[in-house]
Amino acid sequence: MADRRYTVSRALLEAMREAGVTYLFANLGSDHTGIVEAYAQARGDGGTDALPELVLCPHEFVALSAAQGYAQVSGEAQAVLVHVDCGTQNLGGAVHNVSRGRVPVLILAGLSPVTAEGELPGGRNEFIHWLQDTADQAGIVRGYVKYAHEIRTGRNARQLVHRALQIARSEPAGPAYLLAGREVMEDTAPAPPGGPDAPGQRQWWSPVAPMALAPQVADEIAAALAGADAPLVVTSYLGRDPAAVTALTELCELAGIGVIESVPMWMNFPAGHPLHLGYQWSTTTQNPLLADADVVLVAGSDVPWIPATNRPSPGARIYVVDIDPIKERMTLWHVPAARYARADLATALRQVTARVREQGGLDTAKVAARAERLAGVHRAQRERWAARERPAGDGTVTPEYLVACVREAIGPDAIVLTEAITNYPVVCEHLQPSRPGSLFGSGGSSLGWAGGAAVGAKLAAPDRTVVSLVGDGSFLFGVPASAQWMARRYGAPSLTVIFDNQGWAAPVMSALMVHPSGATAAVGGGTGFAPEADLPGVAAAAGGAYAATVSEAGKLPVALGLALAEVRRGRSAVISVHVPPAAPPPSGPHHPAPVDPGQKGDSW
Ligand SMILES: Cc1ncc(C[n+]2csc(CCOP(=O)(O)OP(=O)(O)O)c2C)c(N)n1
Ligand SMILES: [Mg+2]
Repeated sequence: MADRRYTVSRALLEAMREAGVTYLFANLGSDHTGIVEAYAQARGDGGTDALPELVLCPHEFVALSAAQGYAQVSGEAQAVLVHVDCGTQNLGGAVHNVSRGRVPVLILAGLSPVTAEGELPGGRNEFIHWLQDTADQAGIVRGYVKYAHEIRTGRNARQLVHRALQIARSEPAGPAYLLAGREVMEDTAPAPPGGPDAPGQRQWWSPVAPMALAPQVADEIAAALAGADAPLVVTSYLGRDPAAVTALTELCELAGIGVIESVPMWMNFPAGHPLHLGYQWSTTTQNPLLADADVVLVAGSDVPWIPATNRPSPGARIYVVDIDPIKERMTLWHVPAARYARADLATALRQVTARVREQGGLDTAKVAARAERLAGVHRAQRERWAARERPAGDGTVTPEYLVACVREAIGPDAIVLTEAITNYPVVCEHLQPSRPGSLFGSGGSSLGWAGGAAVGAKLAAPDRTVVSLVGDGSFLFGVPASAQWMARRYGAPSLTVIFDNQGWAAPVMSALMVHPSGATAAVGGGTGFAPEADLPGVAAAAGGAYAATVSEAGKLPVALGLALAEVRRGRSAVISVHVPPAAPPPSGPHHPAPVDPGQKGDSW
């Protein structure tokens, strides 16, 4: 007779579902016998609704990136299942991204069985169980997760799933990592109190409620902003909460405050708003708007400026308001602020706006004059950018023209994922995102996020078009064969546009910033990708994607239109667009002339 025990594996999956997890992004192994069995039983019984939907992920980096993309778009934490130490290691830099990006996710990993002589069901019976026995599996990710804990008994396994998700979701949000040995996952679990779908379970484990500013701090910031001559907001990730975008807009309009986005990985402030004063990245020059500010509110930022090259004046009064105001998880971090406050940004900004109104200290004529002056700065900036939105003289594509064409083709409602690296600034300046939740970056720096994140984003928002703008290097980092296969299998098509500069521009740029007239400047950085890989062809082969390569600017709008039509019909599309090369091709005896392998897909 079939074994119909109610196992800990089943209980773990039910607890995830109770906690609002829709998808389990999984890469399976011998540690997951109980999980495989639980899904099989549920399929046999027609009871899969009690479990998260199983999404097979051929690579763990893609699995975690997909869970990240889903959570960034929907705000809902998902779960990832990985195989012992091997799968945990393959999460790789995606753990860095969810950690730095403050994205909630539950990661569950099996542990090698802890018995070997047949003492318990699930004990060692395959050679790998000795090889996968490691001293400190959680140590692989401990530097990045908020919570790491081994489930040692099935008696409280459900509770630990809820606790891990509660910690992951509470701000500052991030990853939680649970481990369980195979014997525990195979053990019989106690029946859940009140049945698997016991109502009310979820509310007992809600994340910590949003935190407000202390009243005297709200007063102080409001008075400083109202009395300033040149107040400025700098933000990077305030748009994690769309309500904070609205709250910031209201405060800025009331008090005539300009906004600079520094290293934006979210849409933080409408790009078309006259108080939007542009973006800053790893700039080598001082931003005059930052230098002129007398009061600076840093509202949600890890890197509001690069102090060695670009900073506020020493006399500026700086306030840091953030859910993570002094970055306890970074070893070196300092902004010379008058006050640091931990608060939910939407709540804090509403408080400050209310206090500005109640204090009555605003000089409305001064505010209007300032707003008009800033609108002039905004306009001049946009005119400069618009002038760059044309092809190069020889008819090839410039990054600015590429983003302008994408903007026109996709419209304002698309979800754009950016991993454009040296073209990050170009994406922001020419995409001009104005809708909260319309632009996302990884929040970290481990490349390849967009491949999986696009799948997660589409699962979270099936009615919206998902578009990734990525470097050619970043495309390859994203394990495209896995990501594109998942997109087809799970009906999550998206458009990927590759800034194909045939190599890594960023490391060369970094070298030139430190060695402006060194050998790299003279002979190049050697990071070109010749012979060129057929990147769209990878997507076509693995996921049946529409593939095209574009070299002529004049053909770009048509190619984008065709690709988008394919995406709307349910098929992913990948377009590689040739932009000026990152590095000249290598030459010499170690680099024979490449043989052209030919390309799959359309060539324009
Ligand atoms: C996982 C990972 N490995 C290496 C790096 C270092 N790195 C930063 S940018 C970059 C090159 C990215 O190439 P591409 O996506 O083509 O963008 P480009 O520099 O050409 O604009 C590399 C290798 C990184 N950030 N993450
Ligand atoms: Mg590149």
